[in-house]
Amino acid sequence: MSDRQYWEQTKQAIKEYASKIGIDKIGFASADPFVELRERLVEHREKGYESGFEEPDLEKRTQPQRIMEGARSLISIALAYPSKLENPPKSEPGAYRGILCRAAWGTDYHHVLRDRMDKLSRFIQELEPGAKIESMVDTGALSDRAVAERAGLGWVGKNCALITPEFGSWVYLGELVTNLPLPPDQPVEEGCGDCNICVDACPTGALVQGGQLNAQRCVAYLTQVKDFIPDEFRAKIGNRLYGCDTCQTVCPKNRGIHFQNHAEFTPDPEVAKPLLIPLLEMSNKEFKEKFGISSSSWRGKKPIQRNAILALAHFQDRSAVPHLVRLLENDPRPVIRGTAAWALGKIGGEDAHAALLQAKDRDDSPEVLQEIDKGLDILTAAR
Ligand code: B12
Repeated sequence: MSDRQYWEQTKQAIKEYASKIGIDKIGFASADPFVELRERLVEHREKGYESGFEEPDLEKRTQPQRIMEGARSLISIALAYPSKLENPPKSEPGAYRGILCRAAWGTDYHHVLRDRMDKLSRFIQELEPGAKIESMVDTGALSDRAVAERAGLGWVGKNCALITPEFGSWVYLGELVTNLPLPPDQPVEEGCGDCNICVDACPTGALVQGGQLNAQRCVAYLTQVKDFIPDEFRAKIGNRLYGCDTCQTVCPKNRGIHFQNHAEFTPDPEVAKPLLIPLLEMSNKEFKEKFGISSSSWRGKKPIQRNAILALAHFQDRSAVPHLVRLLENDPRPVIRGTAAWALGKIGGEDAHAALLQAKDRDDSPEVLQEIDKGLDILTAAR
């Protein structure tokens, strides 16, 4: 058997095992440096489009050899996740609900992909005891999308997402770096063509041009910051508590796509679409119990609570006023008091007005006082 045949056979064995352990898609690529991506990342940084969640070292991001000496191949994997809630609970007056993005439904995908990649690594190690393997998902240095694109899992659309022909963009990505010389797959040629629906649908105009995103404007990013959300974006958050799916839900390539291949990703509707008011005063313990399993919990409870306040303002929910007043009076966190003040201004009414006036005399945080003034201005203007 030639060397080529030997590695082709090894690759086939890896593919078969991957499918057995519930990896929906797998592809192979060379571990050559990502030259074009490097240029994109430099431009991205120069324009101030980074979110700050990316690995800062661009050499590590684009050179697999920096991650593993002697790296020869990359193995990209994808797991499909559901895009629909079965029997979604209703959001209605007095019982309004927020929503978590689909990537936060069910068990945190980092754990699930890590489990599959650990199994795959052990299998490869048994086949090839000399194999060196490093695996990563999301928090690793490499661009998961660029690896998947090179490995033929799909193409990167104008919404930045890696879109697979079978599962659309509803896939999580992870990869293995190895010193084995596995034969590469061919990239997928399909693309978005003239379609611009996602770019036009983005609530904040964050998709600057096809494939490029200004993360500082992206609602998915804004829902995760811990500080105040800048005024221009507050109304655009809607009822999103974590992440945003707009550029994916509008994508024609995602039409009708809904896979429930993994029990772990089955959403609990009460977590995916939770009632807003109970979120406002939940304890750390309650937060852990409800959201601990979800990928939305990594920033802690504060951003989700702040977003719940914005969602109540979005719904103009009068029944939320006493709860928001309590936050304004008692919450130790300025972001929560300040956002509550702004929301009270949006919702309006006598009780909201009185609470804002009282807080103006009581609060000593300059940023909260600024939000109280904003709230009073909005409320007065609406009268
Ligand atoms: C930082 C980060 C974010 C940031 C910034 C996102 C961004 N687009 O840059 C924020 C918090 C906003 C975010 C949001 C989301 N994220 Co995120 N995120 C990441 C992370 C950690 C790094 C991404 C990164 O480096 N961005 C910088 C850009 C330049 O790199 P890139 O997106 O990988 O680049 C590709 C394309 O954008 C494109 N591109 C970039 N610049 C340009 C320029 C031109 C001209 C062109 C044509 C193309 C192009 O080319 C690259 C591939 O070759 C990755 C995990 C990882 N390690 O890769 C997950 C990851 C990208 N996120 C993921 C997910 C699921 C999401 C959300 C859908 C979650 C949600 N529902 O809210 C949104 C989608 C937002 C969007 N439209 O991109 C998945 C994507 C899966 C998929 N099918 O594509 C990843 C891969 C995590 C994972 N392992 O599954 N994310």
